[in-house]
Amino acid sequence: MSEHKGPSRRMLLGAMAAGGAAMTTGMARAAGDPAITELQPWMRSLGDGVDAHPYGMPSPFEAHVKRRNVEWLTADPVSSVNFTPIHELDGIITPNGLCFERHHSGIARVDPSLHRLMINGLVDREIVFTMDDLKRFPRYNRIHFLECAANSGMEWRGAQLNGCQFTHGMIHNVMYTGVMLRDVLAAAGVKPTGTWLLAEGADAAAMTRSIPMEKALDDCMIAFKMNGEALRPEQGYPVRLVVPGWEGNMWVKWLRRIEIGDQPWQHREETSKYTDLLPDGRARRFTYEMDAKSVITNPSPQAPLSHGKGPTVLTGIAWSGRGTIPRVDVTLDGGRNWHQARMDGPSLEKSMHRFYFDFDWDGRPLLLQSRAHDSTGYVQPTKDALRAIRGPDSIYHNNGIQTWHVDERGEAENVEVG
Ligand SMILES: Nc1nc2c(c(=O)[nH]1)N[C@H]1C(S)=C(S)[C@@H](COP(=O)(O)O)O[C@H]1N2
Ligand SMILES: [Mo]
Repeated sequence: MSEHKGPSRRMLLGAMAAGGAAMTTGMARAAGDPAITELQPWMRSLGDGVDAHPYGMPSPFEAHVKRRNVEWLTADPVSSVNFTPIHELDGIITPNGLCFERHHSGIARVDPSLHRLMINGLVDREIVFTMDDLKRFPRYNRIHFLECAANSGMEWRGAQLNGCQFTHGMIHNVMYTGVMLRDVLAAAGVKPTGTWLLAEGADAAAMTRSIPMEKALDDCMIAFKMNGEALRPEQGYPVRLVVPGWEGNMWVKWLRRIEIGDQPWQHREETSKYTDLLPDGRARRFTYEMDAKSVITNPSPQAPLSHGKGPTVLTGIAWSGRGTIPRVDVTLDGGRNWHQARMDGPSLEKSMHRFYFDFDWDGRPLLLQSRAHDSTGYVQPTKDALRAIRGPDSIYHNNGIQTWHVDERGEAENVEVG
């Protein structure tokens, strides 16, 4: 192999001289690197042919990039949740196989040819649609985040889980293809007294949630595709409700029935669950909209800074159930100095946004936080500010500012600053 060494090395040194100062460290390390000078196994033989994987899978080297659960959190995997590995992703789209799952009675295995959607209640005509019928309404494409109201719920009383996958991973952001709920409702003809909807799922839980009519007529969708392909069984195949900006529980999967009524149904998921118990014994209810929130995904406990001091890319995600995120601030010192992050990628209503902060790390410990501003002017609060209003007993709707402590080695840890 030695005959390869000379030329490769000369080429690299030439490139180094031409390159900017910022890249000097990387180029110097490359000189004499056997990864360049030695012929690697994948160059010595032919690779798999085109049909080796009729449905493509990620590289085996990415096997660690997966949904994970927290076993002690729930008693049984059929009524449980796992988490999106947001520290391994970039941009704004969550790949289908990595979207977190939340099921109350496991994943319904629905045969689309036997699936029906019924519209009943206060309508002129009760109608039952097949999947083929639904696909004859005008079709739309929208990118929206879905956040479970319990996302960050385990952090209410203090820093607990070491990784943004677990503290913030009950979120995904997907492009949905489907039909507008208002078009489907118009086919049934909603009576003037019809002011509420009950959406019901075809899983064993028959998940049900009440939804106000204004929201249904505004931007709700009945979706059958995610990121261009059929919904995954985990996400409600063959059809789910999309309720942009509102808490994930309302996005009924395996949607089988929509009843029109004149008041909310007061079902379990809007009374005993998905409500916030306040210190005075009252509960916040029907808290549908997800408040603006952000988190730094890199560096974070599962994604330490492994490269030492020098040029560093800090990145994270931000979202709001009320609009877009025009601005995110980042602090490296626990809130003493704030810097405006660089937003990059599409800025869409009720969708995830990507931010970056490119800085020169001096190798000293960092206290990282991000703070989202949404298009209504709302600013993401501190966790202490939230606790002052809601008390210590809440679970849901924790959109407080997250802090990561990064030590001299680049290891990150979930902490809170007082
Ligand atoms: N039919 C049905 N729909 C459901 C649920 C369910 O258990 N059954 N879980 C809800 C909850 S609590 C959330 S957070 C979202 C999760 O959606 P995902 O599994 O696509 O992440 O689905 C909602 N829709
Ligand atoms: Mo949820």
